[in-house]
Amino acid sequence: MAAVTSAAVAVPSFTGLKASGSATVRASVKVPTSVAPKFGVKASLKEVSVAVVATAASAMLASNAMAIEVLLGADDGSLVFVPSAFSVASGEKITFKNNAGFPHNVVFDEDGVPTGVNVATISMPEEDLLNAPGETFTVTLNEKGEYIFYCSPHQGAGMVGKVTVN
Ligand SMILES: [Cu+2]
Repeated sequence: MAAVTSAAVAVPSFTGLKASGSATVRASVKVPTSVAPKFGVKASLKEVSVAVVATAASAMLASNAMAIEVLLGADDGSLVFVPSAFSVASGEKITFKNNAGFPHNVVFDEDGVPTGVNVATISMPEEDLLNAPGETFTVTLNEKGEYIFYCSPHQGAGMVGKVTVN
């Protein structure tokens, strides 16, 4: 009885996620059709719950809960932050990720941060650069207000951004 109940709960959420989640697609491929029915059901339910957890976690990240990702360089190679203006909650994690046109870095403007914030504690050193694709720099800002930041190699080309901490 217990197994039937959990299957009844798990299967609808699997079906619902299938349309959007690539993780679920991979999970269903992994279960060979030749496996004995009983085992196959067990295995796929196990994989489903893993996929549901993974999807829930990435959905939380995507919907901003406690993290935001900013790309360094646009897909077309433009020297910009994507997005270049955004808001976060105090203490929210901001991850800058090398995307295109690197090397890049992330330096906060000492004249463009809330009073009392020491930019050295939140910036990459000017001479440090993210050289490889996918490299990241993560920072959390606690003081509320507006912060201007830039990429030192591309500041002159307009690679400047603004984050508002609420
Ligand atoms: Cu740059």
